[in-house]
Amino acid sequence: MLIVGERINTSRKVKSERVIEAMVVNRDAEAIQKLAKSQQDAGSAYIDINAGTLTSGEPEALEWLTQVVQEAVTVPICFDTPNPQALELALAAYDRSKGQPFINSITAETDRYSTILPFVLEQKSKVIALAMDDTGIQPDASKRLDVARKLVSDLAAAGVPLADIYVDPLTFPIGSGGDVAIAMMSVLEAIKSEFPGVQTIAGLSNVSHGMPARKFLNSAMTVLCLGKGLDAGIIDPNDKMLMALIAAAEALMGRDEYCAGYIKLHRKGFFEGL
Ligand code: THG
Repeated sequence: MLIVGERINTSRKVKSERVIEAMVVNRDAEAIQKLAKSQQDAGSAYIDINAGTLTSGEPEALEWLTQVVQEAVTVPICFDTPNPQALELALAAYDRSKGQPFINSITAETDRYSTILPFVLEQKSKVIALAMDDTGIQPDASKRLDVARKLVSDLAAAGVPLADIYVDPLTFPIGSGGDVAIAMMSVLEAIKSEFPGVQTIAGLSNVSHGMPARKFLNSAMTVLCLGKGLDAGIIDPNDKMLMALIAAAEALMGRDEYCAGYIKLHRKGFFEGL
């Protein structure tokens, strides 16, 4: 699974304090770089950056985050914002030699689709296609699948290679009731069978929002989705139990030839103490 490290997000709370938001507001480069590096060391292929809680100054904050994160790591950045000004400033500051950028995200909302698409084409980026449109986010899985289908065909027609399109079926919190994993799995299964070249991604930690002992829900959700072919996850790569379960699930799904990745983790002592 392609791991997108989620920890540089101003909405994240530690003991009910918005600690990341404070780091960004105070322009604490050292603290942000530590977070970026520890996520790279834990196996992230991308570092997600999100300054969405800032009511003013999000564009400058995302530009600053781009500069400090790329100074600390060799992996590319996933730009997590619906704000075109923020995306523009951050992409302008981005050092392309780090690799193909990831734009998080485009939707089928009329305005957002038309303002974000030019960045995707110009940058030849990967892009997350969120299954929502002008009617909002539909709880019904078959409606979200319809939106995802439209996004895939519109993006493909606009010239985005299928391999760069990551459909995000949207992860609902389990506290909202219903069958969140079953809905997610049915969208994943349909996308993978209808569009074999298209990728899938999910922000798996959303599932446990507002719940106690969140890590068990996050891990179970990740494994269930992996079973339906999920290609990428926006997750906390510093959650060792989650990373161990991903490695185990990938071996069991035949996505780790000769279990080489799993065995290597064992040799490195990764599972000790878990
Ligand atoms: N899809 C896509 N992008 C996303 C998401 C998604 N980006 C953001 C989010 N969802 C994924 N990242 C996180 C980062 C942190 C947390 C959850 C998901 C988290 N947050 C704190 C918490 O819940 O305690 C604080 C949140 C708050 O209180 O506002 O754990 O689904 N494409």
